[in-house]
Amino acid sequence: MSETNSAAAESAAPHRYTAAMAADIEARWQDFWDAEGTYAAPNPSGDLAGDPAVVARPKKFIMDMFPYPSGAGLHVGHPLGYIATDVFARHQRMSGHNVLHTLGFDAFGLPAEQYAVQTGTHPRTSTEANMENMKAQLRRLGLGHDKRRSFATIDPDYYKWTQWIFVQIFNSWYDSEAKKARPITELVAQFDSGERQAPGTRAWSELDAAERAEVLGGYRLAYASDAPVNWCPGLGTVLANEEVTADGRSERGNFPVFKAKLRQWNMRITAYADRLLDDLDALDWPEAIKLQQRNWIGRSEGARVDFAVGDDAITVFTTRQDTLFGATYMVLAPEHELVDTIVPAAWPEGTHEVWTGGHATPAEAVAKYRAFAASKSDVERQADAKEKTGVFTGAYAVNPVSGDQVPVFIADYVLMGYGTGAIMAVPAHDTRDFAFARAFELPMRCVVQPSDDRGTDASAWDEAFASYDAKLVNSANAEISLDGLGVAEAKEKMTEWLAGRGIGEGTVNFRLRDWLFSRQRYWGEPFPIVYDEDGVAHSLPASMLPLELPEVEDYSPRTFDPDDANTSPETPLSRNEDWVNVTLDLGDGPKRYRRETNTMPNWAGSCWYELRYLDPHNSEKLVDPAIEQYWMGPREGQPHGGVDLYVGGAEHAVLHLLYARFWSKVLFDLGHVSSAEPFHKLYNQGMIQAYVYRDARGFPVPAAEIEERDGQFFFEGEPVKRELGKMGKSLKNAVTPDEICSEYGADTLRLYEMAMGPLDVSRPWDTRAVVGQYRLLQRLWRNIVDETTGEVTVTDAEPDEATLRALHKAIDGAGGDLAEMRFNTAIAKITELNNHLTKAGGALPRTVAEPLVLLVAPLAPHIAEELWCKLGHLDSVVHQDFPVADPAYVVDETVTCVVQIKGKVKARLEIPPTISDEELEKLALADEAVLAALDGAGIRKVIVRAPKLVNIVPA
Ligand code: ANZ
Repeated sequence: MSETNSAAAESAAPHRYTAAMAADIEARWQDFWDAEGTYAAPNPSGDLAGDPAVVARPKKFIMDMFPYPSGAGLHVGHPLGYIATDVFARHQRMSGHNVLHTLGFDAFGLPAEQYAVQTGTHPRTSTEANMENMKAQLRRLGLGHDKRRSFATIDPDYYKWTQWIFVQIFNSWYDSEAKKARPITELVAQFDSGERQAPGTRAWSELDAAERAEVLGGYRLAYASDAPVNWCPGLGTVLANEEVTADGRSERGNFPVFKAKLRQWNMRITAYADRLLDDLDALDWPEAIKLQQRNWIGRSEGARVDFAVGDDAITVFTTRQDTLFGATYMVLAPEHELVDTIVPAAWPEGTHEVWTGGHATPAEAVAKYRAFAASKSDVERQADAKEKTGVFTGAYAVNPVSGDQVPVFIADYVLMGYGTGAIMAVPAHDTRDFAFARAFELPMRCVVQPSDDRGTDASAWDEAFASYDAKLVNSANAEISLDGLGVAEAKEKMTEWLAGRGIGEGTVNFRLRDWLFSRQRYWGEPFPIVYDEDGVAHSLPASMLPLELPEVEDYSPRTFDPDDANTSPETPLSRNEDWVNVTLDLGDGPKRYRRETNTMPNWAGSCWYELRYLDPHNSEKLVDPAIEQYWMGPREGQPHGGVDLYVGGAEHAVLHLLYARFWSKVLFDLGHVSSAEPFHKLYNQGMIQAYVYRDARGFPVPAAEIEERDGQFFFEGEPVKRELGKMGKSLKNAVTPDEICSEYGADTLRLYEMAMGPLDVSRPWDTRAVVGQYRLLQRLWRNIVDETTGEVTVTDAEPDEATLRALHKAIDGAGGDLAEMRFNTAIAKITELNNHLTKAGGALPRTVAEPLVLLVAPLAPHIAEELWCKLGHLDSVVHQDFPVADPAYVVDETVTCVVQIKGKVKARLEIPPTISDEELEKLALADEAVLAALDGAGIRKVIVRAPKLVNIVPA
């Protein structure tokens, strides 16, 4: 339609549903919802207590992974999950639930801090501006959030409780017998009474305060320790492994990164490894995510085995203790503390030249190799395909079962942070050991009979035989024989034997590490920790929280000569001396203290935010127990409790979810909450992808300015290449929700995003296709409203049978789909109904128009409110009951078909009227009465007149 034509059409139809009308309708209803508090979810008690009748309904707590308010604002990909949870929440609300749905902001973060470093703008200023912008963008989408419950993690009222939780974690320890966290005071009582011995040689009563603090630090769930970290002097900060490139430089800035030991806060998440693993089973999460969590936790059952080296012993961790007879050498991580002890002054007589790396003494070889290994990241060190490097320490150990002297190497493929940092190498049966043994000409010994025909001379093999499904050989001494046993039995027998001799034991090892919790940054939660003059850490009492971030002049960490490894971080907070040095009364009179000047990592604020939504204004307690129990407590099918639905991207499969689960469990153990899991059901939405157009040099060009001619794409006349990628500013293909709202309205955008495909599948954005959903809404409007007069056209007439069938099928189908989050098929069914009504023509009966509006309401709430209001209702559509299908109209109609044999009626079949001749013939010939009447006789001819008659002529 040309512009003049459409203008003419609009003046002829002033009440047509257009973008302008949508804008008007949407703004009006959004104001109405805000003014009325339409989406307020009542609590059973507290300041948000509300209508007991609503509270008596079943509850649904629905959550999105909350956004970081980035300066770039939202593009159409961001709200996919928010729209989905909104549609679901609306349907649940209309199906009799008390629904809690809101959205906060995860607002501490590096971008605001970097912007502050560059411009001197306080991160709070830029973050709040970004938040305002994002709130306006989100409001336009008509999301039904209980805004009374929204907050940002940077609000001191919120982070007061983040700090408070830190204090709880700091003041507790994990009792591995009770398998739960307990207050540290109970541990102190055990030491005091002598019920428990303090580790080490001295008695608890003999220790001074600093020594006791050191002992307790070994138990606390939050503890400071000298942790090996990636220190980057050029950036002045410690980096996460993910921020370090494969060649040991900072991803940002490309500066050298050094392994350094720094006093850092850690969370003892490893204490919870078993429970974090076990409790996954009862969660309703995608299997792929559970698997990623299991792999991250990485539980391995195996054994520790001691190998004697002179008077010392090297303890290894192995998962294959059955192969102990095949251990022909050992490897220590280069950083292993025993290395210095075992290195002899000179190479032993006859040391193989390849083992020495060409160095004159073992000490020199070890020092050189250590320097080489320190420059590598763990990921790089572990790469399987990589050439194996290492060097002989000059020491030999004794294999405890074969009695052989085995050489001890250091090599970077053994990591200090895993197991014991030492391995027994079984080259015949481990791929990496095999490669190393080949490179260093080390002996191999086959102890597991290969299932192929390669024989048992391992030195002639091309690769290790690493199967579990075979029998042991060559594995006997005077005391123990494993020969002929399967791997599992052999492991068990070997473990028993080792334990009996006191040189080993069965053990479980986890890949999971404690969580490094300190950051040398400004824009994060300050630790509620001060140090006394002896350097002992004390937590602040609740009355001193929140501990607010101080003002500082400069937000950047101090940077150093990039190559100077002998430097250590200086944090932005440490520069505010007045804030750092304080006199406090922590119960034993005023004393001088120094504050901790690191801040918490970004993850902290998102570790417990679900709880704050429940009781957002509570200043006395983390959360009122009755309120927590109501929304989160365990119930049938949800043994650990938790949020009923949590929707977000699969990129948060591990860290965020694991950390949040860990905090939940600590709070549960300490009795602050009744739910031991934060999120019962997890759902990962797919990504909205977008086309990226690249010019001849490979640079992205603005997607909005591409011309398409005969399937070719051009930018400013030049051909460009199209590919599918992420949406975003950097790829010049971002489409904002605001643009689409202006062009069509939020209801159209919502429908389009939900109709694009199944929610968990990624899909390409196509602005040109949005108009399809706009047309649907126009037809819906036209079915109820006269476009010329603006009057409702519905009648009180009874609908015809076909319309009733179409309506109830749509109610049944779309209702089921909405409940199961199949939004695309729900829309398809509503579209089908609307098309039926359009085709049927004429005024709609009210008994059809009203349920139609209710069906649409979760998906396109603004137009639904407007139509509901026009239909004469004074109350919001939001709290109406979702229509219920009449089963009589849902099941297909049937007709009776008569089956005759030689002209006599033998059976009657109830069949759908649309059945094909072939289908009907099959049914008739399979009917029992027909088979009985035929009594085995063959068939000469079947005459079918679907759907009424089948006539069979027997042979
Ligand atoms: C002997 C052996 C024989 C092994 C064999 C494997 C196969 P998962 O399953 O991941 O726990 N290992 C132990 N500590 C290590 C470290 N710090 N760095 C590198 N590798 C280490 O792996 C456990 C196995 O990985 C252990 O079992 C050990 O090698 C190796 F046919 O011991 B095994």
